[in-house]
Amino acid sequence: MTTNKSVLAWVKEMEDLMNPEKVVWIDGSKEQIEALREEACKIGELIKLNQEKLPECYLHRTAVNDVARVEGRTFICSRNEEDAGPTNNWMDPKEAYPMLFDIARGSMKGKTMYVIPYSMGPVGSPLAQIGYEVTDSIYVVLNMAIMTRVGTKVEEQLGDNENWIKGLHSRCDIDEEKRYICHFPEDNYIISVNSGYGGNVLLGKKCFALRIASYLGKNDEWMAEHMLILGIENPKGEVKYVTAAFPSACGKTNLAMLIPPEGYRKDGYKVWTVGDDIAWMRKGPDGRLWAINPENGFFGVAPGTNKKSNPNALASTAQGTIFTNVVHNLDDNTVWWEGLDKNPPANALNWKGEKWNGPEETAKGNKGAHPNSRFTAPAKNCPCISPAFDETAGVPISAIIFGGRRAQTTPLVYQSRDWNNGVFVGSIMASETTAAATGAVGVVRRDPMAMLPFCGYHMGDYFNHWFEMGEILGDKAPKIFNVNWFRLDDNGNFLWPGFGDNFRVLEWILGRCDGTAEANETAIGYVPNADDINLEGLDMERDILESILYVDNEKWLKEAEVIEEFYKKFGDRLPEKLASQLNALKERLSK
Ligand code: GTP
Ligand code: SPV
Ligand code: MN
Repeated sequence: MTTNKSVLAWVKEMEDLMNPEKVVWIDGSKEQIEALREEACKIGELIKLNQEKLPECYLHRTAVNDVARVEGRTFICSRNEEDAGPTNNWMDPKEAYPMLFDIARGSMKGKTMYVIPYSMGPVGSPLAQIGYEVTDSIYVVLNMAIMTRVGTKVEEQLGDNENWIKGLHSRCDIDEEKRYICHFPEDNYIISVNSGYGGNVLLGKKCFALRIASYLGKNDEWMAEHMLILGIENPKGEVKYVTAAFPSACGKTNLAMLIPPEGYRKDGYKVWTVGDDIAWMRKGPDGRLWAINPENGFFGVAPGTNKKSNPNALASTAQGTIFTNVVHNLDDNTVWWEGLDKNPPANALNWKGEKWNGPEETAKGNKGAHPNSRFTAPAKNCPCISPAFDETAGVPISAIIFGGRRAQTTPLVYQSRDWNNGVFVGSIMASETTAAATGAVGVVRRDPMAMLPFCGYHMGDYFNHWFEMGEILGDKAPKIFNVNWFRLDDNGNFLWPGFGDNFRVLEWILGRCDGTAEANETAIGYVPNADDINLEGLDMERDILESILYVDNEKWLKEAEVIEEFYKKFGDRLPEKLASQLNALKERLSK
């Protein structure tokens, strides 16, 4: 346990507020984790799975009303309303603190309060940050122990420093009406009540590593982004790193763990995973942009993950993994989800814990796993985890890729004209919504830089910060691209094979970075000609590729109108540079 006075004082405050029966400090030792797993099984929070097939793996079910992030109940509590901006819910801290403390008051009576010291980023990295989360949930403790670096080594690193992030989590009654996920960026404080679902309660993840960290980064010349980080090794053994921002459930984990097509593998190409969800980036001593993954595990979408689509993700879940809201196969005490294989178990329980006969229910169209069911897997399990994963300096970034789910309009890939145009490209991102957040699925919404639900301050200022970073990085700035793996034909089928074949697009992107790949200049940016994408070994007709590379100026003019409408939201905090980028685009489109 620490002797840090600021930590001890706050933990005492939390104890006095929530009145737990006892307080347990997490030291991160194997013994403590094992004891907590046993305790969680005893009280029914976890189910121990078949330890021969899935060693150290467990199953958890959340309450049925608590299965995804709740954006409508997520607040940025800055002192001035204006600083939260038009895309965030805002609450006055003067009202929020007392209200939240009232909800939390006495909520841990008869329970244990766990105190988790954790580091986002490799312990001791100049890009890392430390937080404390108090929680009444063993599930949260065990997930945090996978997703972040926890325990004594973190406390030693912090020492007497007062610079750390406070996180209060209490499940209270899992009451939807009193569920709040509140962020106080000016106070380094996060409060989450009445939820037990990952994205709402693993406070190191979206709450700290994106909402609070984006605010810290704005004030200190760094960036916290909703981005995967991957390394691409060529046959000469040289590795180049890229980051990619896609909205929730739009393919970050899949791209981060991609396996190149056979021909490339034979030639000696490899992909290395550094991160699958969040990147923290800062200018390095060499002037380039360097990135770390602040996380230590993967909180991945289970449905659709299988031996073919993402063998590396599947392998990551083979040990020490917590599965949430998937199917429980009672025959061999393992787990199943839609898209794992074609054999749903007959003797099973669905994600709600109800009797579920897989073949019969599947025939009726009844799913067994929740569409946002997840696995929490240690990063070190991943067969392609990057040797640079624990590197305190991070990795240098050559390209930044934006992308989303767009059935139409947006081509497979294009390159922005320069950094500022790239910021524009990120700002106009849009995507069809998914099950990762509560609400309607499949509706196109604007999601700039995939940060709409995660930016901890005014998004107009956030765009400005991107422009500032461009000035700081100058000609060493990464090149910026946009991709869309999700174009559909008239029958709703994907036109691009995606997954491993996305490597073909990555190859073009890296080719553009080192000046070896050709492109065609269009109104929206540089687009490859069909010949510039290698289709070898792929059964794809050239005219289909041409159709998803085609830039339809008519459609884009309509898109520009929607963007103009969207931009109005930001009022006079919309950077002038974005308004002029939009005008320049419209001019190019009308030519
Ligand atoms: P979060 O963890 O919510 O941030 O999600 P994510 O961005 O990591 O998404 P993930 O990789 O888990 O993919 C989500 C869904 O997109 C899965 O159902 C995948 O099968 C699907 N998907 C991923 N990549 C591709 C692709 O290249 N093409 C197609 N058609 N689908 C894809
Ligand atoms: C996302 O929704 O972008 C996720 C899952 O990565 S959650 O942790 O719930 O935010
Ligand atoms: Mn995510």
